Amino acid sequence: MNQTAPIFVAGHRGLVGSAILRALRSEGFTNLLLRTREELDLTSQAAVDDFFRRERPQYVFLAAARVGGILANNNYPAEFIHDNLAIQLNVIGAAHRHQAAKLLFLGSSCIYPKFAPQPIREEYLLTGLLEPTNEPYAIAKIAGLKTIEAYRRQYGFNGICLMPTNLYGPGDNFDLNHSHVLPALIRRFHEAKLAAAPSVTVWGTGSPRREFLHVDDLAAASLFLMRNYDSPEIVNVGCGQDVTIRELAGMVKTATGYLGELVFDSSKPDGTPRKLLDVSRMAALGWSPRIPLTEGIRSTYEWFLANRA
Ligand code: GFB
Repeated sequence: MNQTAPIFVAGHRGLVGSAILRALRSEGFTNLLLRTREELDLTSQAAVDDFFRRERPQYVFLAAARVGGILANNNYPAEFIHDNLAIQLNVIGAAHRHQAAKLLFLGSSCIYPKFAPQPIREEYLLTGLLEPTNEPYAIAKIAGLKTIEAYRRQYGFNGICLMPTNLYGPGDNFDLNHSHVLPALIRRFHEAKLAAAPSVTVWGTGSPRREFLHVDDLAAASLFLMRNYDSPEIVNVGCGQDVTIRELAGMVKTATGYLGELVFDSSKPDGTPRKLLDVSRMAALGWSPRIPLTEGIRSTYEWFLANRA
């Protein structure tokens, strides 16, 4: 990637897009094409096509998506499938029509079967049933991978696909109901500390295992693949280690300095029992993450205190 090449970061105000933008800026890329949702509706094919015709981005980071935690996925299945399909089709189609040199698509670890063997290798895709709480989102993301695969096969389109594990970090959504577990727990423990509440409620049984990657590591992986990878195979990006939700809650409790008890609400869904990615393909390419989970939780809590608390 040339430092002055026009680069479109779709979704640059989201958790992932804003991290990719920080990484690009810190590495001296100067020609960054950015549009807010108000300026460019990515679910509108005409608007997206018009944008690509005028701006001719050479590199595209497709980090725009409708995302949310287990409850948001469960409550808004129509928006999760519709908006993600629309965004993907519009951006991938326009990138092809207007001859972008390369596009990086962000998938998700929930594309893999609910009961996939662990750790999950890339080739387990489409070998079993999906986790029902996020099936519409996962189907949309699988359609995205397959759209890129089809454009590559038919037109030689250079699209690459990265499957991130559960992400967290600065700029996350800290909504108590619709966010992912890590930001929700940061906020809940913080507010419980301020209120000197005797206990904090954690959804589910606490036994599901999840792998967490700091979004700045994901951004570094995205730039690494944009520079060094041109193959059709999807690539998992994670840290290769997971924790139970109970262990995670303990870590957030320590980071926030909360002193009360944990209570588990098993009326809330657990979701998939485990989704630990096999990251050997990425390791063989020469990339590994840098930010340990304890350090990442600490710095994300600091960001929360400075920006959202
Ligand atoms: O992060 P999360 O919503 O997403 O939930 P998934 C992870 C686990 O944390 C589940 C538990 O077992 C939740 O029950 N949990 C405990 C909580 N307390 C909380 C809380 O306060 N908020 C939330 N949200 N969870 C998502 C998918 O699955 O993962 C998306 O729905 C996406 O499609 C994303 O793929 C990465 O890991 O279960």
